[in-house]
Amino acid sequence: MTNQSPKISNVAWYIAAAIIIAVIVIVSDLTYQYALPNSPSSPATSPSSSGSPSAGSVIIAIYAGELSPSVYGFGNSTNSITSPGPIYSVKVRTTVKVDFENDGTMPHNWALVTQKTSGNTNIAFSKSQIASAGNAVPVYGKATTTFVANKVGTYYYICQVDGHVALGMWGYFNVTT
Ligand SMILES: [Cu+2]
Repeated sequence: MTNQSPKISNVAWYIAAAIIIAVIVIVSDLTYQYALPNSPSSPATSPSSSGSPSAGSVIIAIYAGELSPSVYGFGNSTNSITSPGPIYSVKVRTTVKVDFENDGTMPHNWALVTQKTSGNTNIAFSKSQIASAGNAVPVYGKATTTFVANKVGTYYYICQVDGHVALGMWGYFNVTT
């Protein structure tokens, strides 16, 4: 009897320890999942979340340039230029200030338009345009505009210089409810 009871006690301790460890593992796993509900599936659709989803005002810094002789684009920084450019999204009635800089090797401009076609001049909102195809921003030039995104829709920002849309100088600009 005196020999048996410590053995039973040891077995009981092992079982108890195993149950405790299992509970800790399950609880910590659940805590991790609830603490990070979106972590396993959030692929970045945009290089940056420049556009705040709240009405009010936002400042967008956008850089134009060329990635190769046949690939041009826009970016949130001079080192993050992509073709097409990043996707922006703002809430309707947001006041948007665009600070544009041409870091390319040729003149470019910026215009928020309703169709993604070469040289399109259907400006989406009053003043949603910086320079123009015929009078574009020179190399290393900076320019700015401020407009109100006052209608919900899917728009495009483009460089209006002839042929530059086809080379990738465009991006989506969403105005949401
Ligand atoms: Cu251009």
